[in-house]
Amino acid sequence: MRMKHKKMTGALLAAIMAASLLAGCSSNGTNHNNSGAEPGAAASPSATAGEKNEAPVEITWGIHFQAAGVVENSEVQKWLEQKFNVKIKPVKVTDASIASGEVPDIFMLGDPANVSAYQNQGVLSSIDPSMLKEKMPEYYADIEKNSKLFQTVTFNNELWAIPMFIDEKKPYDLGMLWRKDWLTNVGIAKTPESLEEFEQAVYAFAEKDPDQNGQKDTYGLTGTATSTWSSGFYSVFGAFGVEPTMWHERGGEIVNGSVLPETKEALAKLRQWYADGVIDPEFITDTQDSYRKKLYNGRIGVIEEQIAKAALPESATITEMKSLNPEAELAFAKNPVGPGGSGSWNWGVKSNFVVFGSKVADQPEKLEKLFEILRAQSSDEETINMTSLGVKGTHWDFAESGAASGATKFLAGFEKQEQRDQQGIRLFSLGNITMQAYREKYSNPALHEAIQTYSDSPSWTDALLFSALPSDGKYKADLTSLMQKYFAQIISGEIPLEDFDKFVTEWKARGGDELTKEANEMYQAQFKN
Ligand SMILES: [Ca+2]
Repeated sequence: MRMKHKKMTGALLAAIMAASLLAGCSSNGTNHNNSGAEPGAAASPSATAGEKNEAPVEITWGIHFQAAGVVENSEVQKWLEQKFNVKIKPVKVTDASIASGEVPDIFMLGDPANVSAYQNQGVLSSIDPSMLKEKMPEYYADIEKNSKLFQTVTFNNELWAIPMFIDEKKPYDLGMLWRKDWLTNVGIAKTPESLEEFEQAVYAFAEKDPDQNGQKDTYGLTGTATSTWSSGFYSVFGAFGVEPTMWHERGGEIVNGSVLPETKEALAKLRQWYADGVIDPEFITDTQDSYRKKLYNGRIGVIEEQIAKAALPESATITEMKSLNPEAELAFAKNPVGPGGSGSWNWGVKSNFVVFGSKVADQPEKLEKLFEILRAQSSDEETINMTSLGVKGTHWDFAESGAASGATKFLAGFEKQEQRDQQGIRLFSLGNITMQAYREKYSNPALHEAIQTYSDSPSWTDALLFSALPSDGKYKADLTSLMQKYFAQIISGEIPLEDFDKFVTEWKARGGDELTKEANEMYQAQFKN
């Protein structure tokens, strides 16, 4: 692994060096030859030609973690380099790259636990909150309204990340996306609302030939049993009022959703479904990407999907289905209501986190530049649009023709994420660092209405907003995989349902009790109102 990684790094480095050599030819920052007569310079958005010609600040930038790979010298990268007089080296951040000492100056992490783990490894710079306030006043005013997010990434009384936030309009909340035509084919007229109706529908999908090809080749649903953070089947657990790994508040006490009696009830249900052939056996290895594909391919009849991806005719999953399987009809619906209410995995106001590499602390000029770019990514419409949407009229436009606000759409040739990544769109975007006013301007009223209709928020989220506990680094990953192993075996019938009690005992002994104690202490100190 390490060998391979080193090799790849070598190739990458060579590519980057070649690229920067090329870039050097037309850079206005090289010391010699700065007569200012380069033909390319005319396109510069804000070339500081008249001022003292400073060398560009070099920034190693960890690209968006969902992007598959680095694209060198993309259009967006060149735009940022010109606008901010920087030289960017885009890199893909992985645990392995960090462990080998390649720490970018700026990158994004998804979870306070990741921030905590990297802080423990000493690879991050702490952030002075007063500097954040001074350098990004517009954003600070917004994030202050969700100030508890600061506590989720404050360790040893220091702030280690800039939290981003989801506002009350929550496009990422999950609902159910059904094969409407399959429901019709099996004689179900109403999109399921209760857990009983949900159950009837998924059984019919497995047993009543919903695709009418005369073969038993479909399942009701699949799961994501080994996702990085929990157990999958979020809406089913949610119908019992729990979410595995999440901290829940019950009568002033903080308890963990992996080990509650209702969790066992949900497992009993899932186990029955599996035994009856309703759950796809691949639920252990399936991911959100793969279950979407299974929906497209007519192997399963319902998935959990984000409201923004499925509630509107132009939503991504709907248009993808239309292009792959034009005959299929889809219907979006709320999570099923069971004995514990309804709900799903919900991230609350928590979004991702921006972090600085440890070396930035000793480079005030670089820190200054990073804040300048961050401020623009938060409050400068031109910069936000360039990094997240690309060029208006080329890559994107407003959905309504001639509109100057509201929903946006990507134009032909850039509808797919892979196509946009090639232009650098998203690679340097930080997403939810944009200030509230920008979000308002670009919000889609139809989507907002859909969120009101389908979201269970604010039913529950993590009672500690996914804060990292002091001993998370020691226990959390182990306890999550312990849970996943037991739950997969219980659902698939490899071990009896009663082994859930064995799991609870083991979970407590292997650090769960200690984490529960810390969770309660943190709740009392920081989250209880
Ligand atoms: Ca069939």
